[in-house]
Amino acid sequence: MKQSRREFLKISSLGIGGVTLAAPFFNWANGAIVSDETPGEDFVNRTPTYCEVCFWKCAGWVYKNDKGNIWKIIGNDEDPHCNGRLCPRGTGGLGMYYDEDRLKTPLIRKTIDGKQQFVEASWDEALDVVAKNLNKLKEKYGPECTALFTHGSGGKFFGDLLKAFGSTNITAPSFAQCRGPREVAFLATYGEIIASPERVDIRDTKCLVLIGSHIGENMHNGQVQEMSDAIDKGATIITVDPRFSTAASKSKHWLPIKPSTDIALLLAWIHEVIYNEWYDKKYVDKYCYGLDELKDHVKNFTPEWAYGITTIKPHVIRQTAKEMVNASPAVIIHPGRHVTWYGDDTQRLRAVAILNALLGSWGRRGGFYSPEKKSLPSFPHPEFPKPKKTWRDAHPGKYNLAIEVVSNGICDATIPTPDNDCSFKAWIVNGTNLITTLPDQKNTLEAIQHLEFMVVIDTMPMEITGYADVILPECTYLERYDYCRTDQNREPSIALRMPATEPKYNTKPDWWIVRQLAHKMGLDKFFKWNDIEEVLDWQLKQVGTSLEEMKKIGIKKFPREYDDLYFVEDQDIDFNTNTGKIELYSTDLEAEGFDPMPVYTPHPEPDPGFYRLNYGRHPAHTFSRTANNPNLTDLFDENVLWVNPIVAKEWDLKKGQEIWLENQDGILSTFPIKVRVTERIRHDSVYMVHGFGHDNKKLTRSYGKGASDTELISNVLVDPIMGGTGMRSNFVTFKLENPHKKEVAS
Ligand SMILES: Nc1nc2c(c(=O)[nH]1)N[C@H]1C(S)=C(S)[C@@H](COP(=O)(O)OP(=O)(O)OC[C@H]3O[C@@H](n4cnc5c(=O)[nH]c(N)nc54)[C@H](O)[C@@H]3O)O[C@H]1N2
Ligand SMILES: Nc1nc2c(c(=O)[nH]1)N[C@H]1C(S)=C(S)[C@@H](COP(=O)(O)OP(=O)(O)OC[C@H]3O[C@@H](n4cnc5c(=O)[nH]c(N)nc54)[C@H](O)[C@@H]3O)O[C@H]1N2
Ligand code: SF4
Ligand SMILES: [Mo]
Repeated sequence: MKQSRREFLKISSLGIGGVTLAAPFFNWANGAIVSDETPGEDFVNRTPTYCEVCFWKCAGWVYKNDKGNIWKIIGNDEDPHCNGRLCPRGTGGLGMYYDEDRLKTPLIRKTIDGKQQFVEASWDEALDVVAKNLNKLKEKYGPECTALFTHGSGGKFFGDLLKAFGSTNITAPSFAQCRGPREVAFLATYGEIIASPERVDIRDTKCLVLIGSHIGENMHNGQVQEMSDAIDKGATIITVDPRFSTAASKSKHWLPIKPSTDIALLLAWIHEVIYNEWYDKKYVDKYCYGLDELKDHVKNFTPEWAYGITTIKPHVIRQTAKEMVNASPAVIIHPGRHVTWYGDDTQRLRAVAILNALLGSWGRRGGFYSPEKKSLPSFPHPEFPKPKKTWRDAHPGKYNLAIEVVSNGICDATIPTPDNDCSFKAWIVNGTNLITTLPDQKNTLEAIQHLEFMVVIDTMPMEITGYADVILPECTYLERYDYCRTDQNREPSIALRMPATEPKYNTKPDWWIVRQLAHKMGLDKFFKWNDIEEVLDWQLKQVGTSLEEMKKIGIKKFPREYDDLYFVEDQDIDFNTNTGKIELYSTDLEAEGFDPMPVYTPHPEPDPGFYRLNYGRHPAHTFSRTANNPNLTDLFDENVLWVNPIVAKEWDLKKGQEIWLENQDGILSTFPIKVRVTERIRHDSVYMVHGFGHDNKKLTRSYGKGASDTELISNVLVDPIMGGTGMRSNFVTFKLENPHKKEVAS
């Protein structure tokens, strides 16, 4: 490979060593990970935390044994996000702390004897390099040419730093690669977003419709618990998924839809509900805008029409529509979460929002409740400078309805083009493995090559770190304070995360890193505190508690400010939309030149010999971040390729056989993947769990285990409404022999 300016470095740094502690041995038993060590009679202490393995942020207690070692994490009974129970990933969060492959000390990219390598550095040295480079680029191009990519709690500190620096280009993949279309669609319809945890009242629902939302594999805790309770109470589950998911196996109706045709099914359901006059008339008359237009729009979208597109039989479409109506208003057509599929995702989610409105489920028990949160005020600081430009200037007239910064928009705007005078020069990447997170890796890597500086803050030697100029090792969530969790729920609550132990190796928390950087960058006036405890205590005292109290209880619930979990009968409501109503016909979309009501458009299908690449979650893993976790690899350590028996027969594929994949653009999987022959996937698709196929050898447990879906996702369908990246229009074929062998020989 040609040596580029930013050669990928495998962190086989000079003299990297440090103390290597072996992880304790764990078993999987009775649904919990248990250590072979028994705790002493008296625990040294238990300290509160909230989980960082995913964004449900369950609150828990970290116990140490009498030797002072972290022993186990259990859920906090008071927490409405988890009700005292953590999922397997949360219990296995210990592995993040014990993983001996962790980043251990700051590293700086240097060229020594003509060869690029990472060299160990002190914090002072590494932070000097970061501060000097960022300030130099600010001088040369303006502060707005620095962007922050972040996912996870510590990003808030870096966000403050960037704002103080003069840039608001702060982005998370959880918008444009995840839930963005859903938020924009619900905002256009109801004037409110869904947010996290989702405001779905699964606890009391009578009918839950999951459209590609694979709860059960998607382990977002409270939701899984409520769904399981709802099933016990006899709720009807309807799952629309081309794959026989865990949720499908618990469903009364499984609709194995042809991939990419969901809008047609939704329009047919809307047709049935309107033309049979099954909709909630009182609710629609009082609250909705545009029924006549919608009625006219869906006139021809009969179940027979949808059958030809979706392969779902007309009587099944009718029967399932009736099931929803019978449960109405205690029915949820779930808005999903990772909804960036085919580029028309905002419109699909609009159809979901509209169907819910017709059934009167928004604001009703068993449908969607109105969440509340307890906000904490920011620690006092002078006003942040106002940036002269933002990422939007690089995309004139586009994505006006995006309510957050579009990550791929920043990535694209980093590659200079003649008509863009706002290209990005520096990235701060905190807690997001962009190489596996953003689709179209070639584009991501090209953008990185154009950067003048990149600093990566991570806990593990993930792929993104190999491209950094400076790597800053953050300690894990078990070793640090963060801002408190204040996310919404039925009842507002605040949860504290505090260190259970000192940071291992030479690692530091984000708050400390940011505070040091602020000093070195001349931004002290925005950070008038020296220690995070000072900030947290001040914030907590503003809402009538304190750090001292929170250390003891971990989570504090507050009474709701308004008694409005659900709408009251005949309540007058002014929705936050242009018309003040729930917009079946969207005036916002119309004003932006988009279809005001959802339209079905056909999507390309695989050529003969190719299969649609479908991907999803494994219950014991989170994206790429846990693939190396010593506890979770015990449960599942490599992804496999789900192949329908008909396809397996055609190709003569056997269970466990290793094959390579090639996509429609000729991109080959780096590693082979084992075949799983199963009826649970349609014959036009194959399926794999996202987050495997790591190619950094420093990840000793996960290197080369399974294949990466991301490297095969080169065709990206960008949603014109909000910039999200549709990733499910990629097709793969099989290579039975190692296609990389030839390259080695030549
Ligand atoms: N191909 C494909 N792409 C996808 C998806 C998919 O299913 N398939 N899913 C999309 C979705 S829904 C989402 S939300 C995004 C998720 O995208 P990401 O959040 O980027 O996902 P991860 O791959 O888990 O990367 C997280 C990174 O954070 C690091 N990390 C973990 N804990 C800490 C910490 O405490 N501090 C710091 N500083 N770093 C930490 C991990 O080591 C890892 O490098 O990906 C999106 N991209
Ligand atoms: N264990 C675990 N749980 C997680 C996460 C994790 O990493 N690990 N991540 C969390 C995050 S950030 C997110 S965003 C969510 C993601 O999880 P979800 O939002 O629940 O699901 P998706 O990833 O969108 O969809 C995956 C499902 O969609 C199906 N599917 C594929 N194509 C189509 C289609 O054309 N139509 C229909 N109807 N279905 C289709 C797939 O077969 C699969 O079952 O999970 C969350 N929960
Ligand atoms: S759902 Fe699991 S991984 Fe996510 S925050 Fe809760 S315990 Fe942690
Ligand atoms: Mo996500």
